[in-house]
Amino acid sequence: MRTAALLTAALLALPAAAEVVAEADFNDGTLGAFEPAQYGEGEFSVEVVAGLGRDGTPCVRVTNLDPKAGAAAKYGMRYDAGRAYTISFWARAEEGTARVSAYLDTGDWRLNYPGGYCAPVEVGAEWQAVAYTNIHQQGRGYLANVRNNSPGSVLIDDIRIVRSDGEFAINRALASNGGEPSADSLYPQYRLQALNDGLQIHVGSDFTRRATATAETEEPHWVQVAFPGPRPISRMVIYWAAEGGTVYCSRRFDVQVHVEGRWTTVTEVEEPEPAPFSAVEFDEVQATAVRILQPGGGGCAQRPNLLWVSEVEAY
Ligand SMILES: [Ca+2]
Ligand SMILES: [Ca+2]
Repeated sequence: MRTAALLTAALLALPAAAEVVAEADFNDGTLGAFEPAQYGEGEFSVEVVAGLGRDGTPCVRVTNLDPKAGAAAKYGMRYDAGRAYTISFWARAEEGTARVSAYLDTGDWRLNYPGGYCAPVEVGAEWQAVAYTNIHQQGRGYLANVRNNSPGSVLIDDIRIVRSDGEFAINRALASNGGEPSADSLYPQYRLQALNDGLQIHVGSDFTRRATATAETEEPHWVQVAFPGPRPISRMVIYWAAEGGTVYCSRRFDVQVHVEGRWTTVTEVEEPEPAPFSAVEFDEVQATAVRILQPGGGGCAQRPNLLWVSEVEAY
């Protein structure tokens, strides 16, 4: 069976039976339901600016005048316990590159976003879509924000906070849920732990913690995560390694599930353009493990003999 991978844009689309909690395009020249906030210390500014947004519309400029400031566009909200949320927005740096992230002030981050915030994403001069999915909480919550994690200014446009109608999905591959990572081989210094530590991109730490890489050789390569027992799986998200704004997305790979003692390929994926992550959906199976199998030379254009993955999620 061959199915197309869902790219970033597909995940940004509003899922069925979901409710938009808040959205802002800033086109009326105001912050709308959002307000300025900062989560560090020192001077900052959050202001709507004309003409610099998407399609020449207004957008919001989030500036850390003091490098220790953590300026943000904040939205006051109440959560429905157990629901999954998505925060998406577009961002670009005004100079060089910048790091942006979203944050939900939640009571429990055990499953997907340890540390209380979504891992920052690096953006450059071009508008880039950023989406954090399956954010959830199990307690009280007071606010959500989109913040600038770097010195200087970032432009933000088209923020959207969406609540799904269903329960949050459990990432069965996550180490804290019992996932055991393995691979056919390891590139020197890389570690398996990065495969399922819950961090899609780990800005600021050393490269061996940001992703797992296999040996750079011509034969097929694979990475896999085994579960403590059979788990219902119907969706996987593979986050690719990224360095300095370049995404190292494999061009060809198979998604496999281990069911009743044997491996089955549920989908063969081709990614014609590098994507920050690849998401695939398939009929639910009771799997004891999932695997990404890359045929010989199927890696990214720059390193075709390497399989280089930042995180594997299985739902
Ligand atoms: Ca706008
Ligand atoms: Ca990781």
